[in-house]
Amino acid sequence: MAKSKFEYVRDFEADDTCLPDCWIVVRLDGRNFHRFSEQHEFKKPNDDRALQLMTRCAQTVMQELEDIAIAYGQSDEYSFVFKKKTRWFKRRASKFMTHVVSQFASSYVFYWKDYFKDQQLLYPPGFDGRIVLYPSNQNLKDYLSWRQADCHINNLYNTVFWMLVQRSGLTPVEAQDRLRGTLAGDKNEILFSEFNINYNNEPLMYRKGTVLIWQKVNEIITKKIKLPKEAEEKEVEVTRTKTKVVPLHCDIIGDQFWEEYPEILAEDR
Ligand code: DGT
Ligand code: MG
Ligand code: MG
Ligand code: MG
Ligand code: MG
Repeated sequence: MAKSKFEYVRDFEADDTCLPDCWIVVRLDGRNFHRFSEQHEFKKPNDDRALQLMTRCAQTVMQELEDIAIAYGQSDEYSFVFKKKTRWFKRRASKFMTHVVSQFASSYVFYWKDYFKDQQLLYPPGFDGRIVLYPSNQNLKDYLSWRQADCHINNLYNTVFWMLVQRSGLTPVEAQDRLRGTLAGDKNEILFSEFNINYNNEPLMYRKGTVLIWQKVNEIITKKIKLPKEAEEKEVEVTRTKTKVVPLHCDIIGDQFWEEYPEILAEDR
């Protein structure tokens, strides 16, 4: 087909191909979820419905898009790690980022009622996205460790903060003053001595966030089959192996996780 005289405008498109052999990480984060969580009466500091909805959306992203090896989420954010060898959309950064964020955002609205039941969605939420390339496995592990450490620091702070406000009746400003300059050990001590809470017994989902990985799971399904010599169809149970996105709430900072699931970082993927 002959080209129109307008074709030259294509040359204005910037090349945003991701470097070869690098892990491609897309992180998204809820826009102004400080307000969104207030308006939708999220439980403080952790709302199971909100966290589980985030994970449902992230599972959808992994299932719908290509080549995501692992995802990690906490609070109003999720990170998606594409395999270093992926050829999806010729490794164009804008394609990765926009597909991840739009699929996530539409899923958030689509699945909202499954988690929030009678709590109406009051306005359309938005998410920002960014893309970062990590050249080595160590860089990638350190990135994920950074996000999980952030989860821990924020959750410990928020857990004590809301105890001081909700149980001890401090104002938010008083609670903030009380916690200024305290170390992790001090916060653990306040929780234990004043509220009889052992932080280590708080739910893993709050303390560790959520890791999503692909796992083979056996499913038993019933199939209708027709045997040649019998007139009627018969129902039989068959076991099928499927690869599913599975949520874990475990430590990913230490080596144990990576030793247990070596296929995540395997070179040929
Ligand atoms: P941004 O990301 O710059 O547009 O602004 P925000 O407000 O989203 O700030 P960000 O992402 O640093 O902090 C996340 C906010 O979301 C924070 O205000 C707490 C809120 N949030 C996230 N998960 C929960 C939850 O489970 N319960 C409650 N109450 N709030 C949550
Ligand atoms: Mg932010
Ligand atoms: Mg946010
Ligand atoms: Mg955030
Ligand atoms: Mg198109």
